Parts: sequence; structure tokens; C-alpha cells
Amino acid sequence: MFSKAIVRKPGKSIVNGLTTSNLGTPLYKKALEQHQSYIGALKECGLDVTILPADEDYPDSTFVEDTALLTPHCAIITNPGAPSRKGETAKIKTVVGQFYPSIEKIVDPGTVDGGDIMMVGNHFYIGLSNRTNSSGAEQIIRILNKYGLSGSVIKLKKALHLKTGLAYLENNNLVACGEFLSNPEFNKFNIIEIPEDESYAANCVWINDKVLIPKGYPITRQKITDAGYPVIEVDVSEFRKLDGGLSCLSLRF
Ligand code: CIR
Repeated sequence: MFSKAIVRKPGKSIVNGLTTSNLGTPLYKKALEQHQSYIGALKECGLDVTILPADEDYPDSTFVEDTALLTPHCAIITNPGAPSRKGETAKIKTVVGQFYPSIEKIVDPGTVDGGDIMMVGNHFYIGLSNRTNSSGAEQIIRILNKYGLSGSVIKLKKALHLKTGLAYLENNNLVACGEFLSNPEFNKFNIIEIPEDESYAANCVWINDKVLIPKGYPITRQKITDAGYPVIEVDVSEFRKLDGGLSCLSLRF
């Protein structure tokens, strides 16, 4: 169960965020409204939400998930792979320090984006992507081991982050899409398959037995409901324009 979350409000500079999509520029006001609804959904799941002010120096800083890995046993500040995002970690470290007595840190040449790490109980799958490299993954595993946790790597082919196409919903249920469907590493899970035309919705989030899904993906909604989860829909269309999904917008712990 999670009890807390950290989010950062989007700034006006969000229009300059990194993207590979051709969905247009995010609308700042709409992004703010959607962010507010997202916070409402986190609260509905019982979380105490720490809301950080916008940081205009970092256009992608609303995607806080990439800056840290928070587990029940340890906190690790990452070293984001995109040069424009590296500076986001300094302020997050101060905030995380309010909740964890000691903090670990990924250092160069290692790079890690939190979006590449999926927690499954005491085991953490780490995506090797354009953002997360081998040195970063090795550092994460070494730190996890120190705290009695384990990690293993998954090589990504196309996805931006591991959790772009995967979401663990506890009880051995794994939402998967695209390149992850055929990966034997995930055979042991009950796979909830998301069709390609709803691939954005594969980035959903389990929080205390409810599942947050993006608004507008009826097949995903049906499948997750059929799996027995109450679903909360949140419209995050403005964040999608920057390749950001529901999980990226918070740190949950
Ligand atoms: C980026 O490219 O870094 C941001 N525009 C999107 C980050 C999405 N984060 C995530 O999937 N965890």
C-alpha cells in the first residue's frame, strides 16, 4: 500500500518539453487543470500528496517519476538520461530527504530515468533504454541488494521507458503492450494485453487496489475492470503531447 505521493505542478515552460510525438504543443492552462484532477485522483486513492511548485527552469520537471526511485526500504535519486533534465534531481533530493533518513544517488557515467523501473514486490525490473544505461542499472541493482531487494534488466527495443508499455497491478497481474508482450521474462504473470491502438493506456497506475487509467481508452478500461479493479479515469492529453503518461506525474511511496 502507498500512503504518500510527490507531484510537481507544470510550468509555463512545459511548451518546451522534450517530445517524440507529433500531437502538438501542450496547452499550459489545460495542463494545469488536468494536473489538478490528477492530484484529486491520487487523493481519492488515499494518498497524502506533496505538491511542489512549478520549476520553470526545467520544462519536463512535472514528470517527477524520472528523478527518483522510492521503495519501502530506500530512496535513490536518479541521474536522468536527457541532458536537459539532469538538474531536476537537486530539488527532488531535498524533498525526498523530508521522508527518508538516508538517500542513495546514481552517478555518472550511469544514467537512470525512474520511468524505466517497475517494482514487483521486492524485485525491480530496470529497462535499458535511450535514457537508462548499463552503468545506471548496475548501480541501482547494487543499491537495491544492500537493502535486501533485487533487480534485473530488460532491454528495450522501441519504447521510451519500461513503463511506457508495462504496469504491474499487484496480485501477479501485469498490463503489457507492444514489445513487452513477447518477452519471456514476463511469462509468469497474468498478462492483461493492451491493443496497439490503445498503447498509451498501458501506462496506468495501481494505487491501493484502485487503478488510474488515462481517459479515452475504452478497451483498456474494460479489461482492467474485468480483472476486478475499480478504475479512475484521468484526462492527461496535454502530458501525452510530451510522451508523458500517468505514472510519470508522481512519485508514490
Ligand atoms: C521526457 O521526454 O523526458 C518527457 N517529455 C516525458 C517523460 C515521461 N516520463 C516517464 O515516462 N516516466
